Formats: sequence, structure tokens, C-alpha cells
Amino acid sequence: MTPSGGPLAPPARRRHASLVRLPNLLRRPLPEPPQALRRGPLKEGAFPSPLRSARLTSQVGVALGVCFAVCFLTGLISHLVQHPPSWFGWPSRPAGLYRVTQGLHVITGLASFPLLGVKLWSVYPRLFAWPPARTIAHAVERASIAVLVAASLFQLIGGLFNITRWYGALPFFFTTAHYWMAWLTIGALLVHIGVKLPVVRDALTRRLPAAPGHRLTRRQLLGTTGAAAGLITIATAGQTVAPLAPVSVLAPRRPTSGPQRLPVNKTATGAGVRDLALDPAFRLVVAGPRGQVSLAPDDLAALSQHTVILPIACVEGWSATGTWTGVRLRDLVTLVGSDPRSSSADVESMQPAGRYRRSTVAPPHVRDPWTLIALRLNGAPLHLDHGYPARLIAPNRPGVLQTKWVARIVVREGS
Ligand SMILES: Nc1nc2c(c(=O)[nH]1)N[C@H]1C(S)=C(S)[C@@H](COP(=O)(O)O)O[C@H]1N2
Ligand SMILES: [Mo]
Repeated sequence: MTPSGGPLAPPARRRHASLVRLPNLLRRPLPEPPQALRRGPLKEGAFPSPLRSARLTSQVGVALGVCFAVCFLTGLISHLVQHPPSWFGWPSRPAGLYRVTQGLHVITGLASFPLLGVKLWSVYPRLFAWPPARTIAHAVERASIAVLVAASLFQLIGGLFNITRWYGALPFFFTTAHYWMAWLTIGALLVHIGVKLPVVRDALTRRLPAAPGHRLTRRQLLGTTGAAAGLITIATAGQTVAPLAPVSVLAPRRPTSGPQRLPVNKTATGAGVRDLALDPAFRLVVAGPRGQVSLAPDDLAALSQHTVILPIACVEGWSATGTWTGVRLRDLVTLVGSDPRSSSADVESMQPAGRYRRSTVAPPHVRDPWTLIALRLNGAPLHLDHGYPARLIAPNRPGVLQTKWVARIVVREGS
């Protein structure tokens, strides 16, 4: 390499100069498109509603930004809990924390529907802005908004499909797509906020005269939008906030529906475990580096029994509380000679295949006295669809990790 200022410096300087010119290049006016194209919605004044204003767009935008931020962060938590990287630890208490974060995730996602609808209505005439792009920088900014709108709609509609369990309608594995698209959405949103911040600040601080002689004022529209978002929340939040259940007419789930007053996602027949679960030869195998035991239902019932009140909190946003009775996982770990304070456990279902047939219980949950291999629910033996003869129930854990029809527990020492 030649040090700068040496005999070969000029090409480097030339490169530098072209970099300096780039912003100018991006801002150089593009040629005007032909006037003959200016018809229909492209005509001047094609969208006369005086309700559309930078102020309306900004106010709805702020509310939407808050919803997206909460939705993104709670979604990230859910992803990390289900796929923990080595640096991530998730506590077992407070027991209902995941129920709250995931409830918020689904509630803010649903409340975003009316907000995004009104926001898009308030700006869609700009689709027909004339000229379509003034400069290259303007064209890039418009393209980034197209990405933001597409990604947002993908997230909201995909999420809605998931909570209403139309899985079959999606041609890809939902959670992976939802996770990566969330980063794209939030990235495009940050760019959008960065670009629009001066406009938003100006629109929110300047007082505008009311639109004269129009039937609907901006305040009324904002009030209606807020009411719509609130109504959607009340009409769906009952799937996790029990007192709202009677008015939650849009909630895909009622917290008390299903056998033993608890919802079911995967039934025993659906999981293909019916015959295995009812087999009298069933044994729960607990295997660790220091020993192994094989427990018949009577053996399990003879161990010390404990009762806990814990929710099932599904990633779909519904949650429901049950009274569970069974054996502490940490007692089973002790039974095979390992230390529950520093052990983790892989809990495996008799379900032959499927994404949720196995889950890992990390040390904070293994040692928690509320983590049970439950045998009973709400005062009766577990219903077949709730995981009979034995299922995992632990505090502060997503429903997908509360493995049903447990047949084998592999204890690992160290982590
Ligand atoms: N073996 C197995 N366990 C499972 C599942 C599954 O598909 N297979 N589904 C999980 C999901 S997504 C949830 S929300 C809870 C629901 O428990 P419940 O049906 O008893 O309410 O079980 C979990 N345990
Ligand atoms: Mo779930």
C-alpha cells in the first residue's frame, strides 16, 4: 500500500471526490414524466378530503409506533425464551410474566389493525403523487415505505392467521417467517421515523385551523380510531384477561373452554398418542448421568405430591389458569442422583413426531418447586387431551414448552 499523499494519491482522492458528490447526485432532479399520464387519481386535487393532514398522520403514527415497539419487544422475548442463545437467561418467576408479555404481543398486534388502516388511508393519495419521484433520494425513500407497509401487513395478517389457527392457509412455517420479518419491519420503521421526524415534530407542535364545514373533524376521526382499537382489545383480550371473557366476542379462545375448563390446541388423537397414552404398560423413564428409573403410574402417585396454580400461556395469546397436582421435577432429578440446582432436563413426549414433542427445562425452572410433572388437573386425573398420563407444567413458560404426554426425561448436569 502506498501511504496517502504518495505518488499514487490522485486516484484515491478522485474516489473520495465522487463519494462527496453522491448526495448531490441523489438529490439532482429527475426528468419530469409526460403530462399525458396525469389522469384519474394522478390528477391534481383527486383526493379532496381535508381530514388528511400531516397532523392526523403523525398522531395515528405515534400510536402505531408505540404498538409496534411493544409488539416487537414482546415478540423478541417470546422468540428468545423459545430459542435461547447462550447469553440469554429467563427466570421462572414471576410465574405469570410470559402470560403478560405474550398477551401484550397479541393485543398490540390486533390494536394495530385499525391504526394502520387509518394511517394508510391518510397517506394513500401519495401513491399518486406527481411527479412519482422527484429525485433518486426521494425514490429510495418511497421504496423503503413500500417495504415498511408490505412487511407490516405481512406481520399483522400472518399473526392473525396464527392466532385464529388457520395454519394450513400459510405456505411457510409461520414463526420463522414472522421472526425475520419482524426485524425487517422494525428496521424499515426506524428508517421511516428518522426520515419523518422533522415533519412529525412540526405537525404535532403547530396548531392547525379546523377543517371548515366538514362533517367529520380530525378529533372525531382520531376518537373513532382509538375507540376501534379499544373495542378490538376488549373484544379479544378476554382470552387471557378472565374478567373480559364474557364480552370478548372476537377472541379465538375462551380461557375456560375445553375439557377440565382449559383450552386444548393439540388433541391426543391429533398428536397420534391415543393408544400409547392409554397403554397400561406405560412407564415414565428418568435418565441421568448417575442413574435411571422407570416409573409406573402407581410409582408416580406414591411420590410426594404437590399442587400449584399456574397458567398455560399459549404463544397465540390465550392463557388459562389451572390447578395442577403432581411430582416436582426437581424431586425426579434428585431420584436419579443429580443436583437439581445445576441440572437441566430434556422432557420428551411419547408423541412420535412434531415440533413440540420435546422441550428443554433450564436450571432456574428445574429447581423451581412449582415445576411439576403433573398427573392431575382441576381436581381430576389429567384429561387425555391435556397430556394424560403425565405432562410438564412450569411457571413463566410459553405453552409450547409445556410438553404433554411425557414419557422420558433426560437429565443433564452442568447447564
Ligand atoms: N407433546 C406435545 N405437547 C404440547 C403440544 C404439542 O403439540 N405436543 N402443544 C403445546 C402447546 S402449543 C400448548 S399451548 C400447550 C397447551 O396445553 P393444553 O392443551 O393442555 O391446554 O401444550 C403444549 N404441549
Ligand atoms: Mo400453544
